[in-house]
Amino acid sequence: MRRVSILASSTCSILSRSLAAGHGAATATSAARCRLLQVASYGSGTGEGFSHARRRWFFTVLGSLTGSARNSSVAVAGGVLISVAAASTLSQEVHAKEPPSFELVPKDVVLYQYEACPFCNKVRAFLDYYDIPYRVVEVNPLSKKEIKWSDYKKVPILMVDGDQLVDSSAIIDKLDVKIHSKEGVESSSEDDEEKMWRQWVDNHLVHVLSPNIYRNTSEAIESFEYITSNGNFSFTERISVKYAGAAAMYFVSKKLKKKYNITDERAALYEAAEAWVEGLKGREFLGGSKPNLADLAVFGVLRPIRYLRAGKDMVEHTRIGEWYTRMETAVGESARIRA
Ligand SMILES: N[C@@H](CCC(=O)N[C@@H](CS)C(=O)NCC(=O)O)C(=O)O
Repeated sequence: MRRVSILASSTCSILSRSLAAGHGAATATSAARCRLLQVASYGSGTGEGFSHARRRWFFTVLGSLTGSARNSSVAVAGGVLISVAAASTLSQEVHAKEPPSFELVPKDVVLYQYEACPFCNKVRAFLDYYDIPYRVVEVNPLSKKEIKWSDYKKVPILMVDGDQLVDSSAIIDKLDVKIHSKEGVESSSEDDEEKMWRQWVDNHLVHVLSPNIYRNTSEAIESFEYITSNGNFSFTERISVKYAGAAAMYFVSKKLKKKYNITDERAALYEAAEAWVEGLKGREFLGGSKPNLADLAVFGVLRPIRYLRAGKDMVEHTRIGEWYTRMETAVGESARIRA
């Protein structure tokens, strides 16, 4: 199954008002109602298992211990013999992803998230690409009890070796510095183009998503199917939220269209996808032969919708599919640790 999720924070407040007007579950608090905006769809969740992430990490470390995995035909460690073929596959993965040095990788990473939140998905794309093992705490959007301890009331929140990081772009900036620099040395490698596209994701792309995934009743229900089956809801919440949320978001998406001057939501989505492809200027990735932070941001927010109706239409009607497939391959399997 493919996992899909979407949520625009601005949409949250509108949804709150909409539900307060009588569409929502009676017990939902205002903040909780924001969460109903989440939309996501799961795709095949294979490969997100603890064992796989750990195994890849082991291989990565092994590669660095043996100097260059690319040149190693055979490596032996801990009584494990790796064949020439396996080492070759491993070296490609390691070199394609440029994993950070082992000593720079945080040891204990916990993501407080909504599975369907695009900002959370941006952070996950970064962690997955760099093979940084992380645990997930799914926050209940109604009670938010899992983040009661924090003054920050949104997600994502990322705990990195005991430090709290908030705001998706700031989280990614800080992690990027941490895993690519020695202590105290700031990374200044981000160019204007990369910065511009990352801002485009936060200021434009995310706003196009909600009107598309809640475009009509069947798409709104499709989205809430995912949210309610994968989010952290109690049984009763699940029942009450599914159809109320879908109905509310259908109307909210119409308001969002107005707010962001969108007349045809699909056209806006296709236009955004084409703008991104144009921006690539024929390169494999915006980062050239490897994804940069803008590639990861675009991929992160699109991943939740890719296998919803809207995402399928987008791939069918624009040229973004090839880049998206390259990104799926480059990011690879999730580094998420499942208990
Ligand atoms: N600028 C923030 C936006 C985060 C955000 O708006 N998150 C939403 C979920 S997608 C949220 O937590 N809204 C408050 C709520 O659900 O109560 C970021 O990039 O992390």
